[in-house]
Amino acid sequence: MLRTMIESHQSSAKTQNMTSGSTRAGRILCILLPFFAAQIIHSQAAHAPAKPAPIADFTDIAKKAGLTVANVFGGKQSSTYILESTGTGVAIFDYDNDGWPDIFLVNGTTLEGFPAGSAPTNHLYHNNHDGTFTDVTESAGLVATGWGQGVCVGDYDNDGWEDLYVTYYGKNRLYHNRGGTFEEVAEQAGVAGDGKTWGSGCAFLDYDRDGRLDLVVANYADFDLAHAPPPGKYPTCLWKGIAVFCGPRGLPASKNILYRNLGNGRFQDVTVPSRIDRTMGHFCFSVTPFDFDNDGWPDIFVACDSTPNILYHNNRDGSFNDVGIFSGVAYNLDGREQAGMGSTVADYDGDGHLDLFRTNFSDDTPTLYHNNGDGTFTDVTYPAGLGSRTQYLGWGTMFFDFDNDGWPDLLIAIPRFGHPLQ
Ligand SMILES: [Ca+2]
Ligand SMILES: [Ca+2]
Ligand SMILES: [Ca+2]
Ligand SMILES: [Ca+2]
Repeated sequence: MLRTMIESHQSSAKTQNMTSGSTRAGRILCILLPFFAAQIIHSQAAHAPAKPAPIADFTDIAKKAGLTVANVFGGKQSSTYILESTGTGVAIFDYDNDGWPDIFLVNGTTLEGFPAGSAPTNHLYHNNHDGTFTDVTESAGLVATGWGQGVCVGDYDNDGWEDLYVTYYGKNRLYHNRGGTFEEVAEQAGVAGDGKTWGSGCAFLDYDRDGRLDLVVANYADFDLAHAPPPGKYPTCLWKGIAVFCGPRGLPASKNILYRNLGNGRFQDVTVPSRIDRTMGHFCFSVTPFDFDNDGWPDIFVACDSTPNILYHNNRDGSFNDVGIFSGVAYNLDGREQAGMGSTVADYDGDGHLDLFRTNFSDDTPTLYHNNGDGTFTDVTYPAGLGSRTQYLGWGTMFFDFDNDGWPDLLIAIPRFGHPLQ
């Protein structure tokens, strides 16, 4: 993949040189135009105008690379309940320490379920170093079914092997990497949750700087499938006048969770003493730790759906305060809450302060928050040129420099959503 990007960049650089050369040639032709006008017109007629060089040239090679498993998540054509609407995450990491990134895909299920032994599972793909991958889910010990959601990677026991945490509608799972195979240890580690929460985003971070990775888990909503209202039952279950699944508005909000790593393979739930639960009521999705005020202590941004976003400022004493509203990232420029989904950070303008980008629902823009360097952010979505595409629902997102020019670009994943009108 990296090689492809480099080749693309080299190709792009060549094209730029050619364009530059053509421009010089154009100037010379202008000077000579009175003498050679007839020849030029003849040449234009004979050759169609050259297409502009592509900014990037990406090709979908998933099938060729062996990444063919179907992602299952609720109904194919429509969603009866909001549970079917979120989809699943992916982690790209080197599980076997061979220096080549591998791929872990979270998978879901359906309301109807599957016969025993045939339910979809998560998948781990080993990188074969030749552009292809091999499904090693079973031998790696990662066969698991259920309403999988997010995934995060971190070496929580500092043994040099990256471990996996997977969130679920239901109990979450912690996979300890034992040198290329995994053991599920969420219960004994104390991070499985109570099984009633709807885990969404998660992240490993060392919030207390003791050298051990701690774990923050976002929860979406307090949702009980057994008592969920049918589509259209309440005014909050209408979208553009059409009956759709209910939520998240109208559902009880859920609290996020912070686990402190105790260093003996166990974690302590410090949600209450850390004040992670001192928020106003949110439907949370992606978790992005970053040190927004450059004080050396990691803070945590959480993108929230249909509610203000959260920015947990690290107080350096084990506690956090939600400064989302004060800092300017809770709402957009109009002071309006958006339907936050994915989030990513980078110093896109190179001023030494990490900036924040978030995707939202359709009929809305994504949002770019510029870090002002004084603890506040400014919504610069429109001046940055990011406000024109409002027809798409934005989901996963990442800053990455696809053309290797040193400036972070933005990628947004657009889902095929289960609303009747989409
Ligand atoms: Ca590898
Ligand atoms: Ca480990
Ligand atoms: Ca720690
Ligand atoms: Ca900080």
